[in-house]
Amino acid sequence: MKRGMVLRIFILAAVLVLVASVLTCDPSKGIITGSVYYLGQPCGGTYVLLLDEDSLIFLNQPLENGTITFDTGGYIVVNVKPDTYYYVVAVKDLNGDLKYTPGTDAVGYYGDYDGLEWLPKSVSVPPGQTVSGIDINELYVLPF
Ligand SMILES: [Ca+2]
Repeated sequence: MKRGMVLRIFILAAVLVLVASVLTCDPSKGIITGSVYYLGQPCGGTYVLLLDEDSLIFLNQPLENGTITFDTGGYIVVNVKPDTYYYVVAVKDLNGDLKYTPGTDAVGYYGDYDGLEWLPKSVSVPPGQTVSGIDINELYVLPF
């Protein structure tokens, strides 16, 4: 076998190991799943973000790191840091700028309904576990 061929095989093997390590989920991390609804319908193409428990979404918050819902409205967030409390927020980026735009984009939190609105409720995942049913039942266009 020629030396160049051995080198190419070695590089290919190294690339495959690198790709496999990137694609493998950390087993100590958690998973959050649920669905997003808007005006009573499953809402695909919506960004789902995990926010630290002490913060809500803010003006121009970047959305590109969010998980995007499927056409069914379902979502799966993988590699969630375990035993950490998050608010789960969904944003329908209606002006397509990849940022939260108050007054334009529709936004909603996973939470409890108090009879008027959905109040954010934090979620945490035990190590290596999946928490499902974290549905966001309505989105609103808020002025702030
Ligand atoms: Ca936007």
